Amino acid sequence: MFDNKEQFKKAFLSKLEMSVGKSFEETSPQDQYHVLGNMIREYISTNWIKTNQVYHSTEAKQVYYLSIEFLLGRIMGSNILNLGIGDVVEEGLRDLGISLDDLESNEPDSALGNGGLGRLAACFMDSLASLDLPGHGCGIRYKHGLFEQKIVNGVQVEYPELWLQNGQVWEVRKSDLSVEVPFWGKVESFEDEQGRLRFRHRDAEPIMAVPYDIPVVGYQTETVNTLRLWNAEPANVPFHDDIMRYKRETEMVSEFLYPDDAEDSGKILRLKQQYFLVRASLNSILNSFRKKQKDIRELPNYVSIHINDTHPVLAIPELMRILLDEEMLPWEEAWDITVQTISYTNHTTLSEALEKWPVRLFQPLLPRIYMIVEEINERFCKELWERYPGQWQRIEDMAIIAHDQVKMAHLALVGTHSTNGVAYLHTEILKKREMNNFYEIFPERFNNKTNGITHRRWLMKSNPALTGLITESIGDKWKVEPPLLKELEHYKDDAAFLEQLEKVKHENKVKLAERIFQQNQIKVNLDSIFDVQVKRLHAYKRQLLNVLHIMYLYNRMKEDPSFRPHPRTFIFGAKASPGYYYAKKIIKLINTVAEKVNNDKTTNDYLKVVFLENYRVSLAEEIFPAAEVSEQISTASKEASGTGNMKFMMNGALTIGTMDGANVEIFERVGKDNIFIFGMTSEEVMNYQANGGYHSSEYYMLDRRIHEAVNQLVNGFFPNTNGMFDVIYDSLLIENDQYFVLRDFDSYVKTQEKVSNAYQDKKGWNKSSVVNIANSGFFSSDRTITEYANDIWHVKPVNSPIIK
Ligand code: 26M
Repeated sequence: MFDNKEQFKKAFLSKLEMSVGKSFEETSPQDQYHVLGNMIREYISTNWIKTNQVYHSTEAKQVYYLSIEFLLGRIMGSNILNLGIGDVVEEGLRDLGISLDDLESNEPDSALGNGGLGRLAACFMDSLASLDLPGHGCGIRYKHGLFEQKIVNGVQVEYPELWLQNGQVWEVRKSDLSVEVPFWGKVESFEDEQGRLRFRHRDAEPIMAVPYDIPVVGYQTETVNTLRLWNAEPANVPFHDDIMRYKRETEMVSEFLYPDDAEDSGKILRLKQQYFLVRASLNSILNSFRKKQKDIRELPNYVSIHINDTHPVLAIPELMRILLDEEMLPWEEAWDITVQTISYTNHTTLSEALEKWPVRLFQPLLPRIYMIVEEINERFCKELWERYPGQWQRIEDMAIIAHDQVKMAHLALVGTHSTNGVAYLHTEILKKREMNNFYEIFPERFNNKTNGITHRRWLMKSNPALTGLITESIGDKWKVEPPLLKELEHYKDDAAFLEQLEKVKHENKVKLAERIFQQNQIKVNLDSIFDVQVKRLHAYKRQLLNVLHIMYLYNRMKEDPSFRPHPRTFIFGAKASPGYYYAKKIIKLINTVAEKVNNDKTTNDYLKVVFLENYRVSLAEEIFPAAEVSEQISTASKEASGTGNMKFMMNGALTIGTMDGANVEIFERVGKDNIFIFGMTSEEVMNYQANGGYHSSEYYMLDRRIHEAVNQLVNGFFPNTNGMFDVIYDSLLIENDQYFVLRDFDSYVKTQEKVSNAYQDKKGWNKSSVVNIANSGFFSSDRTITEYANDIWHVKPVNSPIIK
């Protein structure tokens, strides 16, 4: 079907006519997308079946990655790339007058995630398959992914996302593998024939979990792994007093992805989602295991279960329930198996983001699971008491249940054999500070796994021009061994290469400029520096620092006509949680500043501000290749890792950033001359109290650049914004600027001046760009996944010969 162009065209045309019943000329791009998608899925299915057969029969250990989020983006382009059928498809379609790029753009993003955590899970799936590792994803098939964002009068407006509306090409429903998940009801104890104390869950309300499988195609290999997403449907209940209510409440469970918010609403529903994912996934994992192995005590040698943050942490009491109630193992043995089987990744140190569930919600919803959590807690507290007699405070701080709350991170730390952070600095902070209590007891459990990104999507797929240039220079082995990108460093003084690199970046800038014009009707200067901050909107990520710097540049240009920096285009993309009031105000502020500076003829040759609405994976793929400056300006110690920083680097942008998260490791790899570091260190941030405290008002009073910009938030400088930015003003001055925006302002301005100066030497800039690309191989998620596989999961590749 995909062996040569003519064969492909013939198959495509005949399928098109057969499946939509129109002549080729009458078919829509949507029709064409669906037909091509179905052809590719059919093509994949042989290897998918084969891979599954191998996994069913092999003794090799399997890993299951449980995640409440998988932020896949579009699937078709990635499959075409990994299958190596790009040329045939592209040329075949071209003969028919169809552009593959246009056709791919008919696919809605699979946006079953908020940001970094969900996108990491998606990159991991790609790496697992590409490395021939037996890795399975387990998630929820939300009917609505992350909301669509529209900007109306500068304000974020949310619309429901509808990725399933036109039918999903990539998923396969497997009704026969459905699993019942019980909620509510009560637990009864009884004595069995052998006189053992047993438990049974009575009067529960069941929900049916129906799996939808998505194939995950590895790069140039026969391995096709599976991402299994569970859909919530009414179970076959014999009678229900209010069947409509039951149906509605059931379907709610896989209706919406929860936006990362601090709001209280929907707590029960979210806990239901978590148990739904865990119960269905563990049931299906254990079913596969039992088909191969009769002795349950062998579980840790056959199965590894990974929990992505604490959202699936109920896997711990759920596995205990299976081992105790179904397998009838004694507690100690069940506990050993559980701890040996499960591992956990922590993604944040922000205490407000650590999950806690009120007992009054938890206990009635999951009565048997709660009993088990209680016993885990009691046994753990007893051990603590033996180790730290009399230290009540310490024990209270470390307990899994305290103050009528279940602390999910504590459960994860106690119930798994491995806890990892997502960048070196983050792991150190966990060990030395946030989780130091637990580190003292379980030092061998803590380890670091610096995040990574799939270079296939984020370089080979999204930046074909750069991919071509790299391959012309160093060959194509780097595609399967990204550290070989290092060889590019030989070209950093090669004038011809640097010129080519500049040309590639320019072409990518042209494309992004077209997108900007199309979406925002803003004409940007192609010789301006494309300076980009794209990520979720959060106070700690400090989009505000970026904005205050823009306001300062504008003010200074207005005041001093001789001050004209190198032209810059500041590009933003960010979604704010619907309930996060402050974040929404920052979006409004960015758009307000954009309106002002873009329309000022005296300055707008030098300064443009662009807010691209609805930032998502597919838009990101257009942005990174065109970026020149990467803004990674979080308050040091607050960003666990970041992964956008790696995508920019891999596409040749230079970072301006704090010594936070993985920026630290980027700095170590490119060296101080090829990155722009500023601001407080994490140590300074964490010790600021000991170092005399911080008084933001002093910075406001003493620095007139700050004074002016901060006043402009509230003094009518922006027309018709009366009172609108008071919360931002207050966060800086009344709440003492928790994220040290004003404290880092001067350092940021000076470093931005260095950026401007460096850009004047275009050759030197390009040279730094090469050094960034050349050292980005370490940040391939293939390296990350290899480390997880070797150090935590102990899984090995299941070999399959390369297709071609
Ligand atoms: C919490 C409560 C209710 C609803 C949702 C949430 C929630 C969902 C997602 C909280 C946090 C969530 O994600 C956190 C996250 O994305 N963390 C990021 O993980 C990346 C991958 O490791 C890191 O690179 C980022 O630094 C980190 O912020």
